[in-house]
Amino acid sequence: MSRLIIVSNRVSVPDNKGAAAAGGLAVALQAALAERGGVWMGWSGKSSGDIEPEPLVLTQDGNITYALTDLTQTDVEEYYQGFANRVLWPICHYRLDLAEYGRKEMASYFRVNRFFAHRLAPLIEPNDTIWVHDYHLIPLAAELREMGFKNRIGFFLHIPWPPADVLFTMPVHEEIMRGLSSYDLLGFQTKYDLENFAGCLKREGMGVENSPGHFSSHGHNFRGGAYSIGIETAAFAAFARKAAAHNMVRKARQSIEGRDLIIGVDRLDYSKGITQRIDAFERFITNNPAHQRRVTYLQITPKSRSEVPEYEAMQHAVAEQAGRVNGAIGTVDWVPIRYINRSISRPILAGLYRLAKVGLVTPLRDGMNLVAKEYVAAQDPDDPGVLVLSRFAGAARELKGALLVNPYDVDGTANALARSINMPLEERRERWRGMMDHLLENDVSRWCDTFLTDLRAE
Ligand code: GDG
Repeated sequence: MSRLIIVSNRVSVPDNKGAAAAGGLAVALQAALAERGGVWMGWSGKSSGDIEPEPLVLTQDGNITYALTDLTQTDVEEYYQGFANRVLWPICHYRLDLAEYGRKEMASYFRVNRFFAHRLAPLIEPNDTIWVHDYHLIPLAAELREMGFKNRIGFFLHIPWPPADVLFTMPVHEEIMRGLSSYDLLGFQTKYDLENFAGCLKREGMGVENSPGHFSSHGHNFRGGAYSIGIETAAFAAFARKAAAHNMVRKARQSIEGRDLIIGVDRLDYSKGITQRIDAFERFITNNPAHQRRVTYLQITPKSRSEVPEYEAMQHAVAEQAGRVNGAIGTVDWVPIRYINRSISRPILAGLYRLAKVGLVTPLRDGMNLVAKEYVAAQDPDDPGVLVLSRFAGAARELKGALLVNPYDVDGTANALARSINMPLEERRERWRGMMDHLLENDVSRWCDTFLTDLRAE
């Protein structure tokens, strides 16, 4: 079996906290690397200021080499915070209004990809399979091809891919499409994303789809497919079972005092629909006064990308909104929304999901949304909760037992909340069983193996 090289913007170097601390994706990629031997390369997350970064820092762990590089401060600001997070992220999430396109940022994006390619090159052996992850690194394969590398190179996009009319608002869309066309296999989260990609290619005659999933563009033949990412379902279910005994989870149970718990868990990001969700919760209570004082909505929202202005503004907006709603509908003995603005440990998170009668997952647009899958995996099979899920999350294509909502429709989401809180046990069990069976079968290891098998196939 050939070695595997994984390249992603950030790298999960294992620490002594082990798998319990790592997310399912990191665990699966580490397992794939351990099986085949190889390298995981990416940014250290650190800035070298205004001097050229030191050579790669290599850490050996068994047969896996972790290779990290710093970036200059200018590149952190222009490549990462700038082009990746203020152009590609909003455009791929259909937020043209938030895309801040600038030439400096665009130049830095391509420059950093070239820099990554040059740093990676000495580590590549002729038979290595290379797997590049996510929107930060789209041009990497084109850079490696230019340097003469003939290895099989695959790409997986964790976020949605937009339709042509949205993508083409970005002045460098053609370079981005050329970048994608340099891979051997492109993986998207859902077939809708793949269809959007095919549409972008065809719209201005940049390429053709010769047969379903087989493309020619920019002088290269390649394949594309939908590979819906999963979680470590069985391991996560086991965490959740054990977590009931955890002190913090016991305290949480006591503090809700027999009320029904609704849980939301999201990085603080405008794609996640948090403000619309708080509105829907408020509407649910005002439309259903019988539930007043009988439910608690726990929203866990660790800060993310705080250096980007839109995210900083959102931190204030959500905190203010939660405070306003608590002020408007709370009573002296009831705080309707508990809003936590920091990260909590993974095992405790699993325990909280299990305590919750409703998992409220309502992104405005999301590649997949692993929280939805984790919520399902964490449930007690005898008394499972209900997943209320946005139709605009990739996970909606798979989780047929969820109550699907349109997150822009506040009344619709409020009604789904009422329906889920009142759902009979029999129906809850039936909906949950189908989703859990699907998640057990389609876990993250299977996703990883399927993608790599397809990448290696000629
Ligand atoms: C991108 C795409 C795609 C959240 N809060 C805490 C915490 N989390 C963990 C969750 C989950 C992960 O973060 C979030 O994953 P999502 O999939 O929901 O969203 P993104 O971060 O936007 O991920 C997305 C994903 O990539 C994978 O391809 O599904 O569409 O946007 O695992 O549990 N974990 C801990 N404490 C928290 O407070 N420990």
